[in-house]
Amino acid sequence: MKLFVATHNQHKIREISQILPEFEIVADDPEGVEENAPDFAGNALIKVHAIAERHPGEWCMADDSGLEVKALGGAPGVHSARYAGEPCNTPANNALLLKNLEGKTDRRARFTCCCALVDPSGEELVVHGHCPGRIAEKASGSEGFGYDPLFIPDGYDKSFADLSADEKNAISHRGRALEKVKAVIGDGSAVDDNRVEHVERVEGKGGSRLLAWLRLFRVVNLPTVPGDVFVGVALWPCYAGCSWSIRQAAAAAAASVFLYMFGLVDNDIVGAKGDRGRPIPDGEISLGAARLARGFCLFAALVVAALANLPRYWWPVALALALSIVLYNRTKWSALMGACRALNVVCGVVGVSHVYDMDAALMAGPLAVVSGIWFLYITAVTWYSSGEESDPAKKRRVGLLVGGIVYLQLAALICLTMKAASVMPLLVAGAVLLVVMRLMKRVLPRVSAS
Ligand code: ITT
Repeated sequence: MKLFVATHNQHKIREISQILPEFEIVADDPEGVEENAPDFAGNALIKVHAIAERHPGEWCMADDSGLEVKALGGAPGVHSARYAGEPCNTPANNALLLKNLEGKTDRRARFTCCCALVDPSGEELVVHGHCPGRIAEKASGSEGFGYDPLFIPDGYDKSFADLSADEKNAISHRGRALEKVKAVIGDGSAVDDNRVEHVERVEGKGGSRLLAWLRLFRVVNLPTVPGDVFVGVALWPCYAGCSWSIRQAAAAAAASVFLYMFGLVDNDIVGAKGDRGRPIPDGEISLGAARLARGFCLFAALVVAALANLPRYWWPVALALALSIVLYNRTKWSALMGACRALNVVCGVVGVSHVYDMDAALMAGPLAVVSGIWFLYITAVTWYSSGEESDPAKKRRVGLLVGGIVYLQLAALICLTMKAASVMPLLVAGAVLLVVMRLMKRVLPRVSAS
């Protein structure tokens, strides 16, 4: 299928052809157009409309891209091509950039690529891709073009110009934007609402910094965590005949939520180089800020546990949970994810244990059954979810199965309430969390993720 691209830049054409091999890329120079919009999207739209008139009924695209340097207030930005003046002169641009950064310790920067599309019916759509990194002290490498020799992407110690074309395209702003373009164009028919909605979700359109943090913490999924802990807490009245402590239960649940948040941020830090459509690789949240947030979440879990004076049994279980989280993020072994959720239940049991002077023998049987079910269910769902990213139907099914953990929690709490009426408040709390989760899914669809 043909894709007409409005550019005179042969480097862009080469990269676009490498990233979208399934399309026949046809360059069309939008000669003479004035790129005078204040942002990338505006300029990309100017360029694409300049050629769309020449190709009615076809897909047309323009890429407007550039480098934004934090210490220079976002410059060169939309003026990247002609930073050192007309006409475009790459060595002069790079020299000026290094000169303007002389003596500056903050060298953070990001590349942005904005692709504007016009579909066969004339509808327009804009998508973005970002690549965060920093500006080197001196140029290095001979691949790529433009500012590539000066730009070191996050997670690397080499410049874009030191990377092979495949390595650059896998993480670059252009690679990320064109991934979305691929999703929009789909089978080549005119843009339909489903595809646009999918891309806008990935894009986080209208997204703010707050939305980026909500996406990082996958807030829609957070209410599923306390339910695990409540099930563990509920085992005490049922099998040891004791009442339970609201304060201890709430503290154990809060500590588990913070550990879960620690794991989510750690997961995105580990995947910072590759995971498309996530706040860190998309440059919405810096690696430094994410590392700080990860440390804060771990610290918060420990502080909550210490303030609530959680029993000594809680600490080794929490340590095992943190280790399972860290190992899962690095190995992606499904069984480790199963272990994390099962350990949450154990956190509930041990979190209230000192109130009753924990009787391990009494609790061993029921705890083994419940945590065993948790382990098997989550391990199976995690194993099944592999490859969901490229299969929207599977992603939906996995989303339902992950949501199913809340129904598992409610079912367990209902059974336990039938055995000991004092568990009722935990059942109510679980039901409230289910409602909260449903509401958040509706109100914040863009931050949900399985
Ligand atoms: P067209 O407008 O004809 O597409 P252009 O080169 O003028 O070509 P832009 O207006 O989008 O394109 O300016 C992009 C500039 O940003 C480009 O000239 C480079 O200096 C820089 N740039 C963009 N993407 C880059 C990349 O992947 N590597 C290095 N520099 C890049």
